[in-house]
Amino acid sequence: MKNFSDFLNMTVYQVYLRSFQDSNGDGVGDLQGVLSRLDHLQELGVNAVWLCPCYKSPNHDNGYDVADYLAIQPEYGSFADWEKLRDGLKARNMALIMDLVVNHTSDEHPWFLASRSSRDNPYRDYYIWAKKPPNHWQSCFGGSAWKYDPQTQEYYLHSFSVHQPDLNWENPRVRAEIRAVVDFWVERGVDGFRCDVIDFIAKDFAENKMHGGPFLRAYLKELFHRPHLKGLFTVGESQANKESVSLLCGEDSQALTTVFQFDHVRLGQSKKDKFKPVPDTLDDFKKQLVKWQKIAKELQFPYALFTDNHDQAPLLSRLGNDRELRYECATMLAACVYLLKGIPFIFQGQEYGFASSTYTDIQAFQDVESVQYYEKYKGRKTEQELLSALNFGSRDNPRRPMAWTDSEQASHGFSTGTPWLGVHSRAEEINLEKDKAAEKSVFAFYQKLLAFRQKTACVRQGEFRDLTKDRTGCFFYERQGGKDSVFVLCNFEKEQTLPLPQALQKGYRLVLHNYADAEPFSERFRPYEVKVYEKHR
Ligand code: ISL
Ligand code: CA
Repeated sequence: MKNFSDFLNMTVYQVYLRSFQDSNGDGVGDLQGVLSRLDHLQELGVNAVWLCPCYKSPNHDNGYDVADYLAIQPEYGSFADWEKLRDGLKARNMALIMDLVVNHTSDEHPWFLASRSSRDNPYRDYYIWAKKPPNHWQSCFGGSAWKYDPQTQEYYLHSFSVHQPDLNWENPRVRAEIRAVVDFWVERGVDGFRCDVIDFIAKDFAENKMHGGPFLRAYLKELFHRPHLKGLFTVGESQANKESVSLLCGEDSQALTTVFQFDHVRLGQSKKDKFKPVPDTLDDFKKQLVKWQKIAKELQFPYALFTDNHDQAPLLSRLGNDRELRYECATMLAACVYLLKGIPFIFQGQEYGFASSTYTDIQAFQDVESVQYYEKYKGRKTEQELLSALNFGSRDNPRRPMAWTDSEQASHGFSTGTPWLGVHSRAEEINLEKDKAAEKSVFAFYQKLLAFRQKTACVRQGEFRDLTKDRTGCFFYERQGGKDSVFVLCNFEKEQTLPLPQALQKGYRLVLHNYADAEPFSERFRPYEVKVYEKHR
């Protein structure tokens, strides 16, 4: 994988290691577990894996608090296990993308232990210390971002939990350390990095901004723009808008290959309180998709196509229908998003229509963000209100263990022991085995979709054209490259009659649909019906 157009041939599967597959019965997903499931990924049709953090960590934020960047967390396996997984991926021609979490470390990282030990320790400036908090920055998980440390009687900055002190990127020694981390993994065969909260590494104290400071691009170029890293894939998690992304991606900047931006992912949840639903629609979603197709074209970078990850409740449950029309909605959303121009990222479970779960006991939730939310509102909201808030917005939602099998045994195939996080409340109804056996199989649809993408050059490389005009309740678009063209016609929840694009009648055939009795040229669209057409050759 080397440049823009090569990257557009990638299809990435995100593995949330802890919840993917346990191999030794301790209830925690692990590297051997992933290795044992590579056939599944191949069958699905992806060619790259993003592995969530597998580094040594005290797990206050499930591995996003790293205590040693060069060591594997023992509960996930050994270094040899990691090498086996790498080799297993290579043998299948799949790229390996590691998570790079370098805005902060764990408070148990040796750098931080040294840094906090005294004000004149050589590691002091690896982190951000202040005599008094210089601003009112809030941690992303709630509460002040400054924590008083009695040992040296100063405050340190933590943009996330108190166990995740922010590294001081203004210090050239810190930047050199991180370059060494990147090199260590690249030497061992890693093909790319997903860069956690990357815009936070550059603070802007003068403008009072916690992220997106003026040195962001310089830091990233210094890190990734080195001759031996040519062809490395990098996707940065970023609060990007058009202006900020132009500094990071595209022909002019080339600091990162691409970014995960969140304009479309935040829909359905209140901006002020992510645990509160708001009535956004799929039309709002479409608007964001179209906007970013244009931005990516203008700036010339391969856009990251995703709806779900380990931090968000499934989009299917937030903006779609995860009950009686779950199959129709999950497949329509997949075709709608993954046939756009860009790099598909599929989060584990999406391929069998994984949805949000519902619990009646607060004990069912573990995530640091949810726990802090609960603590904060305990006296102020009723237990019932808090439960429904967590059921809706908790990051535990996407992190429920994969349900591989249709039998409750071994926690639906995830683990012979007790899973670290309770199985999905709907695992009996929604699991891979059952889905595969069903006439309406989300997995079978994903397979067809990804195979179609893989063999159709204009879907990977061609241009995007929005055909929806000002109609609502649907998204029609065309992908076009050379003489080839593909039409993607998505209807949202309401049944309606929609005029077909004129060109369709002449020489196109239906190649993908989610209603068994789909009529190729009918203008009647049923709930969440999707039809994809390809030009005859
Ligand atoms: O999950 C969120 C809030 O609900 C997001 O704002 C999230 O904190 C943000 O996207 C950053 O996420 C990344 O960094 C965090 C880690 O907890 C997340 O799992 C990771 O994806 C801190 O490292
Ligand atoms: Ca295990």
